[in-house]
Amino acid sequence: MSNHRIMPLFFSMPTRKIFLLVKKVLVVMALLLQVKNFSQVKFPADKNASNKTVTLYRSLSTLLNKGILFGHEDDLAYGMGWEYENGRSDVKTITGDYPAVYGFDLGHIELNSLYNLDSVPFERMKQYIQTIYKRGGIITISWHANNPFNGKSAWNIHSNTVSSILPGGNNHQLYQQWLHSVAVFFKSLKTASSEQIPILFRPYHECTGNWFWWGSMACSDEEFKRLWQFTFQYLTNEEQVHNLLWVYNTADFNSAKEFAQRYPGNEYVDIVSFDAYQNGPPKSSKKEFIKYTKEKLSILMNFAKNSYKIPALAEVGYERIRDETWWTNTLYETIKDFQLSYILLWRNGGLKKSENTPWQFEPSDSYFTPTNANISANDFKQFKNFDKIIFQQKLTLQHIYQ
Ligand code: BMA
Repeated sequence: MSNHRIMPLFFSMPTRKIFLLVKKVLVVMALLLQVKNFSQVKFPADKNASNKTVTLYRSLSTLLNKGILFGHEDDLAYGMGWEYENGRSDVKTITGDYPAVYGFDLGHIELNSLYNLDSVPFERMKQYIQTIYKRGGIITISWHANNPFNGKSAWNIHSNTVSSILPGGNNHQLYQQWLHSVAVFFKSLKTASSEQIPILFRPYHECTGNWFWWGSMACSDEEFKRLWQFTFQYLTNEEQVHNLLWVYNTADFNSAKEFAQRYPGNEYVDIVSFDAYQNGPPKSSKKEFIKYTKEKLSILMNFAKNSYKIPALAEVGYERIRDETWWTNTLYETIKDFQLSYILLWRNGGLKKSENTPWQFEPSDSYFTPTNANISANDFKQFKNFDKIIFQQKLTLQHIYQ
């Protein structure tokens, strides 16, 4: 149809019809825009992410409308007074169910060690990861890498470290070797049908804190961003690791600006998160923890919404849980109004060498989920039963990898 015929038709329309036509056009435009946002939300930062990884990413987005996943570090490997017992989990002992998210750490894989920094054999870790995948659970991995500048621990701070491993630095080649070891591990995580198992990778965590060699005391914001970008590019392009969703993670922050200070950019991140711990005597520290964590969660939610990322509380806890109703009155109270993907409690210290008799082991006194001896055990069961809280059984029903 030529313009000559449309224009007179348009002018001959009654105002109401014109209004409806304009409205229709606007609705279609809004829908198109939404589709654009939708596609931004639904595809991970790694443009060559494997099908299973994309599927997990989409499932995580959908799950935001269903509830908050509960996670625990090293849950299957050890707990209070035990280690490496098939099927055992401190979370399951108390609540009857496994967590939905399982954390592990790659620290010391860079040394080609057989065990991670907390003595978990990497071969066992692989088996746990396969078991978790089979039951429809989610795996997240952090990396307490040693300081590549001097071989000391992740907590050793040296202002030359990051610059020395970036391109052009003296330790750049060494860093590439380290990333190769990381890549070999990720690529070896296979399903029964030989597909790679998707992992939420949280390297260089708590990046606004001042205690790691990649932290605020040791390198500038720009150096940190370059470290992240290089790591992302090297693992995806050089090593062809395509089973990762990338988790940006800070420690404390006081403003949106501080949260974003070390953010490497939307093209390098899938999940945005921070860590928050309650410290101090139960009564006095409770109010503060709730108030400040809620404030930070609001900032996180805004950031996630504006950048189309998935928000999570990647570590949370109150060591030794010295409060009978911590789970329902503090933790749940803090998170319940936020559309968070997951929360993860840190490890239950397992066994440690006895101080007086170092050839014997005794239960560690550091733990973040209760045993029956802890005063919050009953409350933990209550917490598990909230509609909004998702442990393994509920998650399995969601078929997140299909
Ligand atoms: C820290 C502590 C350490 C541990 C490290 C890595 O928070 O629990 O004992 O080695 O995490 O898991």
